[in-house]
This record gives sequence, C-alpha cells and structure tokens, in this order.
Amino acid sequence: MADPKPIVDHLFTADPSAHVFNNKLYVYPSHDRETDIADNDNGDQYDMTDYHVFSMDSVGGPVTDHGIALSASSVPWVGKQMWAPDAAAKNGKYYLYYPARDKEGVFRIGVAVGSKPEGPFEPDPEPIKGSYSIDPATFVDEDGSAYLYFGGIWGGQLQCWRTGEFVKSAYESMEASGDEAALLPRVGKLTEDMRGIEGGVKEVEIRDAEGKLLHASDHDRRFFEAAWLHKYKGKYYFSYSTGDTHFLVYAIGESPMGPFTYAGRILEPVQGWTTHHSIVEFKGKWYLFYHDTSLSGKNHLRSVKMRELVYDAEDKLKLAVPQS
Ligand code: FUB
Repeated sequence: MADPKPIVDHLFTADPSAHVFNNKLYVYPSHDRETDIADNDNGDQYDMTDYHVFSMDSVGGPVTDHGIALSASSVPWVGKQMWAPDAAAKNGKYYLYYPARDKEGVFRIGVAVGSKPEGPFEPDPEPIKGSYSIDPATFVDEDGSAYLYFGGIWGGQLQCWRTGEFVKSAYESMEASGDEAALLPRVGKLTEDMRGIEGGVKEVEIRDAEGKLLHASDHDRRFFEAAWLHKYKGKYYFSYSTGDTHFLVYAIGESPMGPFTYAGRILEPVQGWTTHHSIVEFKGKWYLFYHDTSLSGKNHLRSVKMRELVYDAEDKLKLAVPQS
C-alpha cells in the first residue's frame, strides 16, 4: 500500500491525539513551526507556540482546521515549547491538556477548559499541581473515572523525576544498559473537575510475559514517551513509543492504572526522529493516528497521518494493511 497522505498539508502537525466527540472525529496535534534552532537531544528544535484543533465527519472526507485553540502567550506560566497535547470531555465541558516548559525551563502540564471540542480553551493560570514531564494523554473510563498519563525521557525530563522532585543534575543520567528497570511512565487519577490529580502520581508498570518489569536495556520494548490508553473488550491497552528504537508498541492490562503486560508492536519506525500516536474507534473501525516527516524531510516539521487498525482472533492489534 502506498504511504498515506498527511491529513492536512497547510500546516505542519505532529503528536496527534484523536477523540470522537458528538459523532465527529477530532484531532489535537502539536503545531510544528519553522525555526532556525539546530536539532539536539534536548529537543530545542521543537519550539511550538500554539495549538490548532482539526475535525472530520468521515474518514477520507474534508478536514476542518478550527484555527488557534490556545496560544503560549495566553498562559502565564509557560516559558516555551508547547509539545504534544491531548483532550478529554466530561461534565459537558472539554479539557485540553498540554505540556510546556515553565519560565525555569522545567516541563509541566497545563489544562485549559472550553465549551466546544474545538475550543477556544481558557487556560488555568498554573500548571496541574504534581504534574511534570511531557506527553499528557487522558482516558475517561465508562464509569466516568478519568486518568492522566504522562512522561517522556531525554528532552522530556522524566529522568529528572526519579525521586519525585526535579533533580536537574539527573538530566544526563538516562539509563542505557545494566540491570536497572526501565524508567516508567506516570499516571494520576484526575479530580472530578478534571483540573487536578488526586491520590498522587503513580508509575505505570510495564511487565514482560513472566511478570518482570522491562529492563532499561530492553530498547525494543521499554517506555520512552508518547503514552496512550484505549479500551477494547473490557481490557486496557497502553501504547507508547520506544524512543531510541522508534517503535510504537503496546501492553495490555486489567486496570487503567496497570500493571500492563507487553503485547507487541504496532508501527515500525517512521521517517523522522520522533514517533507518537493515538488510537481511536470511529464509526465501528479503529484507527492509528501518527506522524512522519515525509512532507518536509526535517525532524521538527512533521505531518499527521492515519491508518486503519484491526484486532486479530486473540485481540492483538495490528495495521489493517501492513506497513510498506
Ligand atoms: O513534539 C515534541 C515531542 O516530540 C513530543 O512531546 C514527543 O512525543 C515527540 O513526538
């Protein structure tokens, strides 16, 4: 199959979080922009300043760009770099979750509230208490309980939060090999008003088939960034990027808080340094949203694409048409 076309090409978009609200498919991506900042491991080249929201009534139909939903200039705590966002609906309101560096350069996660899925969103003046690192992803369960997953290594600073406090000197100490368990993504239960975390932040355990936590040296399977959670047939599928190996993989659990057991790979590396995704059911079919750099050839100018996903007889996830 030919590589799919980006869903839009008038802007560069990345890190797509897709949700169905009011029978429409909404996509909440990062809005990549041209800068003259050189690529580095810190991710300084991803210097985004606002978010646009997109929607479609049908797959393959027109995609509407609803314009700017939130800008860095309207959030008092943001210093720079508005990275991968997500959105949730509850209590008749819509919530946009987004990471950015604060004025001290520490990544935090903010929330902004709107009355429509496409925004505009009014930001809370402070980041979510207890939040840190990047790549927020929300999941609202059938009983109304809502969860916020987050975390990303390297530029995303998760390695600085091993103790629960920000330790700047730990920035370079990314685990690479040896006996230690891999750094784990984080999850917090969202408060009823969706603007805070209750009960503290927990590690999301990702285990192998023998029940052992994945090792730091297990680069093909260990967590790096880009967490996502969806539910299928009563089971919780936690998917993520393996970062320096650039796979999108998933693990399955019985609870949204984990633990999850590694289950397989969804997508091979895409063109470009990062990979990031979401998974959504729309009109009876399942879709993977992801990005690559096929339009620009530049790591920081990405484009969102989508592909259909299917489950096999054992409820394992795979692309409907294999990656070419
Ligand atoms: O878009 C900036 C960062 O690149 C995201 O937060 C990561 O997931 C990676 O895609």
